[in-house]
Amino acid sequence: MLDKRMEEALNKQINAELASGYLYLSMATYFEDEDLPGFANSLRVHAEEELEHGMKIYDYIIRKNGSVVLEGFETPERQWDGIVAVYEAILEHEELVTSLINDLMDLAEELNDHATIQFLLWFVEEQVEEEELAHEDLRKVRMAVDSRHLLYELDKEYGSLTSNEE
Ligand code: OFO
Repeated sequence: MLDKRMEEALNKQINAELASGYLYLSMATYFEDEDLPGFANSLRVHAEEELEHGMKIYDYIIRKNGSVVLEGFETPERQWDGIVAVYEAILEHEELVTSLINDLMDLAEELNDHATIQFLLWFVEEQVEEEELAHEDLRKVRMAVDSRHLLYELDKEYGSLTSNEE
């Protein structure tokens, strides 16, 4: 049995995860226009992973006999001031998601909801990984942005990414 406050907060997190995916998909379309298909691929993969995160929470709510209630989300940004700006936005966004996961954990602790605390631990670790990757990508694009050769190599690297590598 899930406390109503916890159920509501988890539903909001489904929305936040799917909205993250929508934002990353929008970033993919930006890179399609910039003729960087590898970058677009890595953002598509990232968008798919956000859907998986949302579905993990969906499944957990159902297992706890709760109700999933989906919400809409805002139109994502479509233009950025260059490649570095996109990766700065990703890092900023992942830091925001980390704070949302921390808020969920605080609520689960306040409610003494041990099952949800256990469930959320996966997301705590995932956010460490997400921020680490975002830092690494930002470092790479900052180094590559002024060299067509390095940018080409990075686009090739990102073009070969598949799920679980991003
Ligand atoms: Fe779901 O980890 Fe990114 O946002």
